[in-house]
Amino acid sequence: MKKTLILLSLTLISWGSFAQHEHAKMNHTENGRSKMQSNMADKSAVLSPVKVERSEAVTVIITNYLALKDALVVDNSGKAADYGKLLFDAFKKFDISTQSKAHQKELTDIIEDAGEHAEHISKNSGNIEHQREHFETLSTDLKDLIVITGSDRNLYQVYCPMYNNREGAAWLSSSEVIKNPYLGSKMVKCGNVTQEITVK
Ligand SMILES: [Cu+2]
Repeated sequence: MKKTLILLSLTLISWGSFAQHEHAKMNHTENGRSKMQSNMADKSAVLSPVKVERSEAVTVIITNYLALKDALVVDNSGKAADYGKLLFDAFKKFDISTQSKAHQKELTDIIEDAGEHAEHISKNSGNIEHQREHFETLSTDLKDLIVITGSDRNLYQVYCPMYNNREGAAWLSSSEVIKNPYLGSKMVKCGNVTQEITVK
């Protein structure tokens, strides 16, 4: 019993400092849900393909995410903000009640977090580095979302080992051709496909 308590408090202490660190880094995003998930895995590992259901439920979300990604690739902060707004609206309109009951709680969390990131991107025209910080967690959210809801198209998860002082970051693309949204024109070809997401 005592041992359990000590372990528990140790866990709480490390959780606390971790959360604080994340908060400092993201500056003004309280919900670090996906950030923590992505930090636990080896982000550079090549994963076996994942098959998802065919679904139109997230078509508008995926379309605007990809347009946002393309704006970041060409270092266009203003366009990224515009698509961030459209994406924010798409998350708000997403009807969770059409999804299976078992997933609704998790979907609510993902949508809420992703919506915040999209909103920050929409409000930070002119600050592309800050938009890119939010885009990283947004990308993790979108992948988590698609694995549950399904997708209307095949996607690739691409990983850039250079971004953020070699912390690395992933994004989703509809093509295997590497166009890096984190480094933009500085190093547009940096990255490799780490997972294929294929529609059944
Ligand atoms: Cu922000």
